Amino acid sequence: MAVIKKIKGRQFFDSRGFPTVSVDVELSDGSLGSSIVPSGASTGSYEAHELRDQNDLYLNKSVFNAINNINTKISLALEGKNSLDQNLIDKTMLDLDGSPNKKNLGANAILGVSIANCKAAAISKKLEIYQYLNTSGKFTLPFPMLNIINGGAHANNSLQIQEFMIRPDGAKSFEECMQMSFLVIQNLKKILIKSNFSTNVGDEGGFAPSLKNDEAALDLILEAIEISKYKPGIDFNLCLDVAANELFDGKNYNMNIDNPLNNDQMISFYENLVEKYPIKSIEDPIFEDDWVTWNSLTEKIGNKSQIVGDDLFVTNPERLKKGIHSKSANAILIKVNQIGTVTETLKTIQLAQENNFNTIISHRSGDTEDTFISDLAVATNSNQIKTGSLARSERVSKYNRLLKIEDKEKNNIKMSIL
Ligand code: 2PG
Ligand code: MG
Repeated sequence: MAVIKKIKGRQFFDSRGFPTVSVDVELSDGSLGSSIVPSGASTGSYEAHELRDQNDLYLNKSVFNAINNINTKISLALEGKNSLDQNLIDKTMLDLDGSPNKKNLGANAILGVSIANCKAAAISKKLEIYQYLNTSGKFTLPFPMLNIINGGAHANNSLQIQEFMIRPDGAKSFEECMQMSFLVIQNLKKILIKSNFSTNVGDEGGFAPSLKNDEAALDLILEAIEISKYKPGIDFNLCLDVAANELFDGKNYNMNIDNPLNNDQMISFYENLVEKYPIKSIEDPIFEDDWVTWNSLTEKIGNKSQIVGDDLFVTNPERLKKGIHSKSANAILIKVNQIGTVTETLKTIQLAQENNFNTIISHRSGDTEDTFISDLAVATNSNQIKTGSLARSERVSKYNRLLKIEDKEKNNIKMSIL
């Protein structure tokens, strides 16, 4: 048995330069696991609570209270406990916190410890993290959804839709996924330069040009796919994250300044969009509390496109159950910090897969060099991962980790089925 010997939390910084939680968990056999917690910008209201301090020096962003909780209360409760029992580790923290949304200890404190413990346990067992989390030995690689044009809350530009992604559905291996996407991204850059648009990138590494409107972004991406000699709809499909919470004013959706759309108009807007473009995935098309319109949309276009709940489900099994029951979507985005422990994340993924929902493992817009989510995608045989474009090391590191896993597993691993 490997027991927890020492837990040490520290304040680090994420990719936006905001403070975040980092944790080292050391075991009695010397194994050491470390984590750095990600953080969102377009957050759902039902996410677990991210604990931040009132502190002028860090503009109320510091996480010293969360760190203090790790180094005192959590350490005291977990030291001497069996690290290999992830359930026990996570449950002990949940009980210690005692609130429904982890507001007392902070979901950022709890998640940091949960992931660092999981990594330490894997090291202790001399296993890769994906092997430790799935002992069946049956693994698949996820298709990447690369966010190559950034808008909404992730970029300071004219685009309302937050993420314009490509998914290389024609690829036969993860390496080929990246090679194909590389070409499209480089060709997109050339087109932007030629048309005098900025090639600066947004928070997730995608370009952030100020284009005329959202459709112009889709047209540019199609052009880049074609110039790269790939076929839209076959080699590549398009995926969107509308992040509709950000566009909803309580009544209408501000899809552009002089065009507010009501619920019915939003449904028609998406019906047209999936007719016109090879869009195979739409995330958060509707506000997080409007289960009814989510259901109508899924009924109308769910057979043509994946309808993905992010802010709707917040990786929470209870919200997912409601969504399964009310047929509000057919896929779920999985973000570890929305729920706050490894155990609960695995439980949500399992529930989704048992009910034939696609699972898409996701980064946050404020992310870090921690590549845990790549292992999580492989361990859970999730068929998709979204972790930004091929730029910014906190994004690229996740893709590099998947390349490494593919290489290590060689003939033992295939791409998932979409
Ligand atoms: C999203 C995410 C990640 P954020 O909305 O899906 O792309 O963004 O982390 O800002 O919530
Ligand atoms: Mg989203």
